[in-house]
Amino acid sequence: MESPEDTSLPARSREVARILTAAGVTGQVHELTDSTRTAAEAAAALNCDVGAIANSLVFISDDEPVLVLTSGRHKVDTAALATRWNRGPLRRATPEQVRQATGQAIGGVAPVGHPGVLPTVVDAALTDYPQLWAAAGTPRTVFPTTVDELLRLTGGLLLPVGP
Ligand code: 5CA
Repeated sequence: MESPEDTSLPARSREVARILTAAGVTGQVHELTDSTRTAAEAAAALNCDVGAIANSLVFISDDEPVLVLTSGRHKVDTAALATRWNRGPLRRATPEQVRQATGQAIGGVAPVGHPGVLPTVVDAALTDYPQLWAAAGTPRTVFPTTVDELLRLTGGLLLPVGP
């Protein structure tokens, strides 16, 4: 367990931990020795169902970055989601666009800790799992969370995103 002040955490994860604590989230940021860069790696490292990993995926839609917190068990059906969300087409962000929108690198993008507010959808499939894990700013840090917390932290909209 790490506390938000723990200087052993990478700076980007300390910022995420600070935001979580300020929002009253009790789950702590964990730094693992194994990579948690992908949902499969995170699920293996945490010994949990891959569906309980909440991937923070950045897309560009209507010329702005948006965030789709997606269960690791499936891909985003971008066409269906754009319609449901009442937005223009969703294109996957480039690594540079991800960095610019989040201040974080691919494989470590967290639901929070970004330089600006990103319009956000939370995958309804995540409601199948009482405990979720999300990245905390780097490819080795994660924190435990729930759908309700993710909705509250991001001001997001709960929608089906899968096929
Ligand atoms: N740390 C885990 C969750 S605990 C994580 O970040 N998973 S992830 O799925 O959100 O991060 C990997 C994702 O980064 C992939 O699903 C993919 O959507 C995205 N990604 C990987 N490579 C690229 C790339 N070259 N350009 C844009 N996105 C990419």
